[in-house]
Amino acid sequence: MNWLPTSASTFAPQVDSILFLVTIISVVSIILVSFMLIYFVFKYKRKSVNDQTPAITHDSFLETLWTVIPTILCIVIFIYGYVYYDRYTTTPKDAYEINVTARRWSWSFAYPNGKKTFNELYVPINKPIRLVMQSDDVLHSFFVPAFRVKQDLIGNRYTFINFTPTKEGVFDIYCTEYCGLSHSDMIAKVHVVSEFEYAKWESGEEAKVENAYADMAPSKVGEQLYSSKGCVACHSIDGANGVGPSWKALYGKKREFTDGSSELADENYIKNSILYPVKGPDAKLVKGYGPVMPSYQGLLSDSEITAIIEYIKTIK
Ligand code: HEC
Ligand SMILES: [Cu+2]
Repeated sequence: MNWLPTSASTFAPQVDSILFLVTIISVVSIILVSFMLIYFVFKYKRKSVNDQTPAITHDSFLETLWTVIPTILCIVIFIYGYVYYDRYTTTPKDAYEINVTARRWSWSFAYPNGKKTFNELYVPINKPIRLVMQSDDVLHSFFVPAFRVKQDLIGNRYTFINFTPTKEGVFDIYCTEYCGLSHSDMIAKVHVVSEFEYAKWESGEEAKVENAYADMAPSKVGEQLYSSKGCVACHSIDGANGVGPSWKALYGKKREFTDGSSELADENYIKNSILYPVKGPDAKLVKGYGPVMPSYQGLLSDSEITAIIEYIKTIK
């Protein structure tokens, strides 16, 4: 039986072993204490009104025992924890650095060669990775259960995570700091791939990803991007108002802006809304909404934007 998530980094077995140790100590202690408690209740039950409690002041042997054993256990746990924490917070040599930016309610990743991804982190297997993380707005927390790593992201300050993935596959990334309305949509994936595949991906020949879409209708691709790129956090497709306007029947509709002007929602309008969501006091904001939509410049390719537009057209 598997009690814990997949173990996919060098830390995972270490964290699991100390968790196991602490669990065993706790379980043994609770059984011991509970058993003694029940046993003594019966053994020392007052049997007649004349029974007198013996005036025992202390027992040096017992007292030493129950002081020394727990102290040793605590020291062992501390040393284990300290050694692992030290490894966890030490920057590995030749670490591959990836910049992580969290914002309500998505993750973006920037790689050393200028590549950027959105809600999808790509890392090579068996290579020390260092994430340099920051938040654009409120507190977030980066958590990959399979790697057993978690760290808060804080505005105006960098925080870090180091890990070495040991298993190929796709694992979940969660935000574990409540960060507002769509916090629960702030999920992403980390793809651990072989060094060869990584080099291919890095050099832009990510044939796999593009091919997955090769014989899919653009509107279907758009539908997938709607959730994988995090639009779902702010835009509904059923007409419900969220942080952003619903996409229901958006295409061809007259949009009214806070500055009193208006525009027809055609292909160009939608593309511009995705690439240049305007900010500032004189911004052309859709009436009733705030300037919170992040720009997807560099994060969505032209063909992806086209796919999203095609998808929006299908939401009647
Ligand atoms: C953090 C919330 C948020 C996320 C995430 C977000 N948007 Fe938006 N979006 C908004 C808000 C708020 C508006 C309305 C204000 C404005 O005009 O910028 C908006 C407006 C739009 C519009 C114009 C809609 C209209 O009714 O006129 C389009 C198109 C759009 N977003 C597309 C996208 C796409 C595509 C994604 C995902 C790749 C996305 N948005 C992700 C908040 C968000
Ligand atoms: Cu968050």
